[in-house]
Amino acid sequence: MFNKVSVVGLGYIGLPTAAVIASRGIEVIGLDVSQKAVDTINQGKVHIVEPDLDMVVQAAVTMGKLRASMTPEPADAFMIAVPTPFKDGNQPDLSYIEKAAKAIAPVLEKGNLVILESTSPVGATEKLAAWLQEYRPDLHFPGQGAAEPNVNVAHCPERVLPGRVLEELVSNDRIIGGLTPKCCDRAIQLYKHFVRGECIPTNARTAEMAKLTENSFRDVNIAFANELSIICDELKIDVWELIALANRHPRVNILRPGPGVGGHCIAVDPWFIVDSAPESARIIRTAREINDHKPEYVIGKVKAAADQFKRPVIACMGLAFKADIDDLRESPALDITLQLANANVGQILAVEPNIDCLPEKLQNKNIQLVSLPEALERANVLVVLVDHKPFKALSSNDINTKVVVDTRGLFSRF
Ligand code: SAJ
Repeated sequence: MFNKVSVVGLGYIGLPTAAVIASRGIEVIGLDVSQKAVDTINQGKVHIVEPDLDMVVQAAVTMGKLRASMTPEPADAFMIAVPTPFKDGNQPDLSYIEKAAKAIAPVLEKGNLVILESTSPVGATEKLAAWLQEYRPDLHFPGQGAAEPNVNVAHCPERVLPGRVLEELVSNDRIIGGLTPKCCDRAIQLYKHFVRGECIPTNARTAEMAKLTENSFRDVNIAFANELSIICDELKIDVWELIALANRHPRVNILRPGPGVGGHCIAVDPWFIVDSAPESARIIRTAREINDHKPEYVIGKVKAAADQFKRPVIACMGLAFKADIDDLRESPALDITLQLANANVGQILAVEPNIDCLPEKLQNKNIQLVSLPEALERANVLVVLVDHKPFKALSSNDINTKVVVDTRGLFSRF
């Protein structure tokens, strides 16, 4: 029975997870280190942008099922959803997981279940069990000594797509990687409360690698598309037409080229595999390098376009890391805009319909945040960096007097 669940980390994954579990009638206590996040949630509001999340959080708080706090308290299960960024040299930084372990250890009890949801390098769940054992020598954790474990530990990686989190949280299949088969059984019991997809048991190491594999698969496929886009420029072929044609083959499914790969997942996770197996992870490393190089290539194209004008006015269309969100983390669009400004290529206009003011990084540069109509009025060079809905709605009449660098194929017929 799970009467009370504690969710550690109330960010893009933790908060929706906490709210959905609470909506199933289970008491949820959400833990976070940010007083502001805790206060916002306790008022029934949200501090992140995700469709419908505000409604679900408000309902759960109003029903008294969801509460946020900075102080850990006992619960039946603990779900850790904290960031796992990388440090210099592309090595995974597990310090947030270690801090979470330290925070919950004093309130753990026999029979508890501890789940790691954060995307993690292979071996992280074993490390989590070892940290917990260190902080609570009176309890028995799996893989730590000969005694029968009395706390269960599992890795159940999150797999939701930003922008569709609430839907995918419930409908996606879940990989349940227990440190022992009993850990798997307990974790499946918990997830069955709110997951409609299948809960598939495996061991923790395989679960860790499965999550990294999913994101690396996408990264490699996008790198293939990005490489094709550069080859096609050289050979004077429309890459969008090329990919559309190749994808007509029943066993070919090439993703779309872009200005580079952004976000905190696909641009980060493949490095965890490279770090674990540096000699063997060759295609995964190369894909990362190709995708990371793409912004530089785009900047070269924009400079060439700007050279055609005495007074170049460049509209960078989109700053987010992908369409129709406000998330600017690891965004190649933002990086390209910043580098164009730093290189004094011309007057830079940024068009980002999903934000109200420029991020700090872009302030005090030669960059103005403007509306789409103003950009179309003033710019002589358009750089399409994100395929936001309002940009997709433009017609060829809107752009035919401009020089266009289109990284998303918005104005391609294919
Ligand atoms: N991108 C392209 N071309 C494409 C598809 C995407 O250039 O054809 C770019 C996007 O513009 C963006 C980046 O890739 O900059 C990543 O976007 P995304 O939509 O592919 O993925 P994320 O980072 O929003 O979410 C991914 C998802 N993983 C997979 O689809 C395998 C999601 O399910 C994971 O839960 C999430 O990472 C995560 O948290 O790990």
